[in-house]
Amino acid sequence: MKQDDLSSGRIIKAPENFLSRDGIKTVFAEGKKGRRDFIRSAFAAAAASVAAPVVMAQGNPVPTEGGDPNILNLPEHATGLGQGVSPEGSYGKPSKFETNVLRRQSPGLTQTTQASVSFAPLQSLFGIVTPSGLHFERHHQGWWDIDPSKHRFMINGMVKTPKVFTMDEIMRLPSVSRFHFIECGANTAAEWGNVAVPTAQYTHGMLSCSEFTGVPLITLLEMAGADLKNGKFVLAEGGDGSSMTRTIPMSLITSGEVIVAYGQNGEMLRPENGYPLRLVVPGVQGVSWVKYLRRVELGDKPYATKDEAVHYIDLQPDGMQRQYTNIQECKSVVTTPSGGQVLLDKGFYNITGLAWSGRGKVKKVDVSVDGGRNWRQARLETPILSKALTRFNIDWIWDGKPAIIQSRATDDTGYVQPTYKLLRAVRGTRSIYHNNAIQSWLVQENGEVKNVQLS
Ligand SMILES: Nc1nc2c(c(=O)[nH]1)N[C@H]1C(S)=C(S)[C@@H](COP(=O)(O)O)O[C@H]1N2
Ligand SMILES: [Mo]
Repeated sequence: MKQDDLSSGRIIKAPENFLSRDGIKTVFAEGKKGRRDFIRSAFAAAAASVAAPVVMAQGNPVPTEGGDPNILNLPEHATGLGQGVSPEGSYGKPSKFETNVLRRQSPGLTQTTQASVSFAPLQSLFGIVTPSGLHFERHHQGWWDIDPSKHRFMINGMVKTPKVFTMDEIMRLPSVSRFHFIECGANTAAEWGNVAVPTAQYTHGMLSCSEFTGVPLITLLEMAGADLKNGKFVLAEGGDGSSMTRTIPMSLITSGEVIVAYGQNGEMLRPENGYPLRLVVPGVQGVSWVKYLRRVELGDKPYATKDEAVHYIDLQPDGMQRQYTNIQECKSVVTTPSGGQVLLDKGFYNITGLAWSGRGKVKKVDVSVDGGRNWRQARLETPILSKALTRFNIDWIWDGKPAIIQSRATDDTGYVQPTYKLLRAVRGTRSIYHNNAIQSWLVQENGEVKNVQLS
């Protein structure tokens, strides 16, 4: 399993400058500086180190004596002429003050010839949609920007008429648009071995959620005259050099859920995410969401391809391997406060995070601030969609003492996200994939938040 997701991952310590605390403290000490300068230096400091954004406490440095110059002195933007519309033919970008919100490569992953995983900055995102430019990436053999006019999608196997579709032919068919999460089966993998990668980005960032648009695979299969009585499985094949092939059970396809997608968040898929065509397999681990999709074959038994017979299997305590572990079970994570962030003062905080289930909707999320002794039910924000990320929030007043923050999700099948203790009792510690255990963040007295595991 040489270069598989995190499996060969040698975890090293995060860079020393991971917390930009020094920089931020200095900035805060200089209370006379204007707020604008503060923001600028704080963000410069944050951008210079690879810091997660800082959680700002109440009572930040607004001068109390002499009035706030940011109110008293009219800023340029209130008096001058702003910029005209963006240049003709431009594509918008985030504010220059947001340049620390980026995909990151793990400090602990051994890279082969080229990086093969990038993580989404969950700790910096709001709501449930991952901006396309921050969607996580997992490439087994690099990514391509494929010319859509030359891309072909083929259907063969147990069908009356094997078919070849061009992109134009697919895009004139009736389409659907749906929000779904995609999570790599190896998300949170390092934690199996109790290796504390520092931030939510690295623990849970092989996770993203988008609105996908495309044609239900069942429509295309029917156009090819698929034998729906005897056809039980579909083989999906990607067009990159990794020969990515996965078996998808027909039950997921006949329900209309599996989409041959070209759209992501209102525009065409990004090249990194499979442009011009990818399979969307809601609730199923990322590897089955075949990118650069070029062929599906209908068959009557699983195909036992390399990426399901040898890779993406779960080593059990008794030495047996679990295969075809398709569904991503119910899971959640608090994204603020989370590892690498710093609480600057005691007082009120909004604890926020994400919950999801590969089996349906999230029913509830409980949050603990004392390592799982007591739980309170968080607010689920709308929309609450099936097999999509769900945002939760809950109020918290930090008393300045050490606190262990956890979230525990329950889905609408009644399944409850397990503790590490429960999960390890069944699955041992040698697994790589499908770690959906409850995550713990330790808030230390000095405000620094750390990744910890409770035994
Ligand atoms: N053709 C192809 N499809 C692929 C892969 C790949 O390397 N090639 N990687 C798979 C894996 S392991 C994951 S987790 C997801 C990642 O999708 P993303 O890069 O859009 O986040 O794509 C899957 N589909
Ligand atoms: Mo993956």
